[in-house]
Amino acid sequence: MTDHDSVPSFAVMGHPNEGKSSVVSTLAEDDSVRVTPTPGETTECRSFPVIIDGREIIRFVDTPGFQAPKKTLVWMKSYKGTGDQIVSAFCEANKNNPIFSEEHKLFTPISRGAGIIYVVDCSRPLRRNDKTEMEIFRMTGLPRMAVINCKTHEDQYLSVWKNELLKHFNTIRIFNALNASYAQRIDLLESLKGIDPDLQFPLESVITAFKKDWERRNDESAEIICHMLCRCIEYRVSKILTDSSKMQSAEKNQMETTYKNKIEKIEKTSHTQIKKQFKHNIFNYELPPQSILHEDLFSTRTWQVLGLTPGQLAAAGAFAGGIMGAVLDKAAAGLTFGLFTAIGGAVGAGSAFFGAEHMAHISVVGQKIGGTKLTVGPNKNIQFLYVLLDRALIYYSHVINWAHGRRDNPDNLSGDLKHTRTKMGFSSSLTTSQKKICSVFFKSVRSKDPVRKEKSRRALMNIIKTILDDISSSEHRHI
Ligand SMILES: Nc1nc2c(ncn2[C@@H]2O[C@H](COP(=O)(O)OP(=O)(O)OP(=O)(O)O)[C@@H](O)[C@H]2O)c(=O)[nH]1
Ligand SMILES: [Mg+2]
Repeated sequence: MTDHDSVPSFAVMGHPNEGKSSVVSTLAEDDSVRVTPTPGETTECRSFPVIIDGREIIRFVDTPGFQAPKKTLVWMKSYKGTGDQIVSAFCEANKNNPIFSEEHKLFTPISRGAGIIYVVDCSRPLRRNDKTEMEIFRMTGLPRMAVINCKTHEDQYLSVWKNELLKHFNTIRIFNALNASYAQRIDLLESLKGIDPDLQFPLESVITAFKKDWERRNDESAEIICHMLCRCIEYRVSKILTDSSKMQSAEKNQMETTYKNKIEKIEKTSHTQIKKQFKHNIFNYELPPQSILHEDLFSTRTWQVLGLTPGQLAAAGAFAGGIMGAVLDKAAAGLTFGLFTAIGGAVGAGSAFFGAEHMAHISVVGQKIGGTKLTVGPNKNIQFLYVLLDRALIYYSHVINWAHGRRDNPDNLSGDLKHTRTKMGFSSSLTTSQKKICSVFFKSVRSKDPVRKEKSRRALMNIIKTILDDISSSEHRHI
């Protein structure tokens, strides 16, 4: 059903505290909707439009819960006018009636043409008031769908609820406002088409717009991830040592810390940009308590669980050319023993710091007048690419599955990661040709040839995009 201005509109209605506002928040991807444990939180109807490309394509109206359902039903049963006018007649007759102040508000959107989404928590017993509310909806004769939003895993009441709902609604969907994925939201829209033939066409366009917008977000996210990878792989930090023999360990540590902080900052920025793509603006997105992303990027644990296995790395030729170690530039030849030791120390510290992966590339790139230039990075271990990629993909998978109606931490969706040594990221499932593209990208990022660089970047982008599309359409929640 469409409102006066042809934008499909749905009023989300029901008993107080059943999760109506949470459903609106998730469907409209709007975390500004007020959701609280206090019954009667929503006191006014409020429209939440979904805007794509600057155009409102659908709107969901949050409504207060019923306050006087029994009396409303009595009024409706005594109504003598034409059936299809019953809601407008109720609104007209009761606009100043304090008994029906809430009902007047919540009927107003449907009197203007909005379809009905009736939200019920079927994890609790069915009560007489629920039957009354359902009867009211049946009497409106308006297009309606019941949405079962179970607050707990209790399912002993479900069949009783379903039997009752089926008497009053022709479409019933299970939709959890706190866990619904993108695919489930699209499914819900698909089934809304069934509640009114007039909705078929407009909702078809809404679904197409949703899918196109999601594709755009995935394209954008692939760009963000690729850009982050390029910056991290290229990054190096240099320092001129005026008197190399006196290089203090504090200075060495500081260079490593600078390197590490910068990489972490680049990564964090990219995650924030991904989060924005998916309209998480107000609440700080919380990772599931056992996510591997709680581990530091450079922790041993991260490197154990993410990236490729040693076998896969060897097969991908990652060890060729001794790139796993710290490499002293040729310019280091002739350095004093003192500096050499200092570099050795820095490399040692780097090894521990990088989870014993020996991935820091520390080089002396020249002895300038008045000092020697010591450089940390760029990281030449390809595992760095895979670990960063895995972390970005895992982050993406959490963000897209973080329903906007959720106000707390997600459930523990993963198993116990403490002891696993198995690779659990996405990269360990890449095909041989995809890994080859990653290798080419890894080498080309630092290449001076912009054409080669861009070509390999595009190829990697396509891989990332394919993975993002797969994650979007899968129900699987990642670590
Ligand atoms: N565990 C769980 N809690 C839920 C679910 N849906 C909503 N809640 C919680 O239930 C409480 C009420 O949710 P709201 O969305 O505000 O409910 P409402 O129907 O809009 O409530 P009123 O506006 O007061 O009528 C909030 O604390 C929600 O976080 C659910 O599926 N599972
Ligand atoms: Mg509410």
